Amino acid sequence: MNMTLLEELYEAIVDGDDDLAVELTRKGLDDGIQPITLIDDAMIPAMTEAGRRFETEEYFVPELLVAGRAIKAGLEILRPLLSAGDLHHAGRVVIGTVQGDLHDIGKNLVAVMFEGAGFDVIDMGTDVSPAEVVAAIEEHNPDLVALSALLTTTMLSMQAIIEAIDTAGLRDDVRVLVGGAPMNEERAKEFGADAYADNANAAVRTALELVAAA
Ligand code: B12
Repeated sequence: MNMTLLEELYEAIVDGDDDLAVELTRKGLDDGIQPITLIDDAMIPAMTEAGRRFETEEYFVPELLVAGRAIKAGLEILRPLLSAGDLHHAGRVVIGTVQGDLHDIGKNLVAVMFEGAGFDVIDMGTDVSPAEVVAAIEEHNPDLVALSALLTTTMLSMQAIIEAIDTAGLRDDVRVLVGGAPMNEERAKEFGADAYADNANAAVRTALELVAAA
């Protein structure tokens, strides 16, 4: 069968072959494929498929982790290109996965897309406590705080973080954007966030709107 490069890259990530994912990402760029096309048409669908297989128990944690490692390896190749494209400064964002939560594939994707849109990104990592977020705002003075949660239990940490920002007297200084599988518009509002976005593209669009409106 004659597969296109995007299909091959998709397969490499689903199979968790990080060396091949890197090779195909480089080859795709050499062939003139846009970084965003590699992300939208191969990487995200591949991770979605790996997630689906996990849910249907075709995949277990090790397969999922190697798929995550493969997408990360490919994204690392694209990161400097996405950032180099836009020299304008869209604003500064601190981003992290909330306390108790170790899922970072979606958060990393959103962070890379922010960089691509010209944001200055400070990544706090995973399992971020309210105190760490408050400290990051004090240190970096961002326009935007972006929070990710993938568990119905940990999404409550979002609310705790937003309350801590408020208690520290910083709530009027930053816009708060939230996302992750268990989140939706309604919960975002209930937790006191300014906005919700359900994917990395929408995250960038919404972030730009929030910063422009501020
Ligand atoms: C990969 C994965 C893991 C990996 C994580 C590896 C890593 N480094 O991230 C591992 C194996 C470690 C893992 C562990 C666990 N997991 Co898990 N995991 C997943 C899985 C299959 C895929 C998540 C993923 O990466 N998706 C791909 C990315 C690209 O999508 P995404 O994260 O949704 O992000 C997109 C959007 O949500 C949005 N977004 C994300 N963040 C943000 C932030 C902002 C600001 C914005 C605007 C948007 C945004 O944009 C992203 C790109 O479009 C999901 C199931 C699923 N299909 O979602 C379960 C899932 C999230 N896990 C689940 C569970 C239960 C667990 C464990 C508790 C399992 C266990 N019993 O040990 C542990 C918890 C560990 C912990 N404390 O965090 C459940 C959660 C159930 C629930 N509703 O609470 C799920 C839904 C699976 C299931 N159906 O049971 N998991």
